[in-house]
Amino acid sequence: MNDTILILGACGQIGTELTQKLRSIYGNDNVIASDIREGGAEMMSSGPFEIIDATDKEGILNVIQKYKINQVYLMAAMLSATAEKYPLKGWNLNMTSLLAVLELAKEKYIEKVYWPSSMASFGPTSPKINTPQQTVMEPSTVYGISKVAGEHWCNYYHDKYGVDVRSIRYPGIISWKTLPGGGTTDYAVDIYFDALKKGTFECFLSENTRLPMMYMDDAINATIQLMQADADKIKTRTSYNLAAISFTPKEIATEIQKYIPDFTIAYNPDFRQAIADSWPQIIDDSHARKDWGWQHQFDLASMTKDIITNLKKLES
Ligand code: AKB
Repeated sequence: MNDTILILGACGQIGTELTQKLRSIYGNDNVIASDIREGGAEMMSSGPFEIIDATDKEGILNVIQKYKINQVYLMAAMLSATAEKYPLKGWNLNMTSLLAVLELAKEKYIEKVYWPSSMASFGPTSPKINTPQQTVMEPSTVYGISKVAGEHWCNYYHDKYGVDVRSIRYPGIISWKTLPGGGTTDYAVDIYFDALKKGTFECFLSENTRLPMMYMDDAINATIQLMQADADKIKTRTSYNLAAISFTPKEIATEIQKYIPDFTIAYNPDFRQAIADSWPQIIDDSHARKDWGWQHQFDLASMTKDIITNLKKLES
C-alpha cells in the first residue's frame, strides 16, 4: 500500500518543515497537513490542508477516512514554558491528543504513529552528563510529566495492542524558517534573529546554561529515518534519546560574533532558568545510533553558518 500521511499540528515549528519534507518524499497529495488554524502560504498551497483539533478523536477519524490515511505524525503540543503557565491545558492537549491517536491505531484505522517526546522527560534527579537511554526520570515540569507519561502510553499500546508507534526525545530544535513558541530552548532561535536585526540579544537563561540542541534539518531527517526503519530495528517503544550538539548561551553568542563582530548579549534569567536547570546537559543517544543508524550532520559552527547565510538572503 502507498503511504498516505496525516500531520496533526502541521503549522508548528517542526510540523511546518516536516510537512514540506514529507511532501517532497511521498508526493504533495499524499501528505495531509492539519492544524487548529490555517498555516502560511506554502503550507496551504503545496498540498491538502484540514482544520483539526488534535484532541478531537472523531474529527481526526473523519479525515483519516476521507483520505485513506495510514500514518499519523502527531506534532501538536504545548511546550515547557507555556505549559508551566497553563498546567491543565498543557496536560489536556498533550495527553488527550496522544490517547486519541493511539486508540485509532489500536482500532486499526491507521498502521503507524509518530509522536515526539523530549529531553524534558528527564528531571533534576537524572544524570546530567551523558544522560542514558534508561535512567531515573522524575521531571519537574508539566510538559515533562506529560512526555514521560506519554512515552509509557506508547510502550503500553505497542506491547498490549501491537500498535506501531515510534518516538524520539527531541533536544532543543533550532530553525530559521518557522519560529518556535513557548519552549525553554527558544532562546537559541531568537538569538539569530535579534543578532541580525538589532545587533544585541537579551537572554532569559544564564550564560553557562548548557543544553542539548539540534538543527532542524537533522531533526527532520531523524524523524523520517525512524519512521522508515524496519519495525524489527525499533527496540525502544517508549522514546529514543537523540543528540547532536550541546552548547551554552555564551558559546552560541561567540559563534555568532564570528559573523557579526559587534553583536552583544545580556543575561536576564527568568522562570525558564529553573526549567533548563532540571534538564540534561549532554545526552547519550547511542541506542538510536546503533538500532536505526542515526547520525547528525550539523555542529554549532555549520548550523550557525547556514542560519546566518539564509537569514541574510531573506533580508536582501
Ligand atoms: C522546550 O523547550 O520546551 C522544547 C523541548 C526541549 O522539548 N523545545
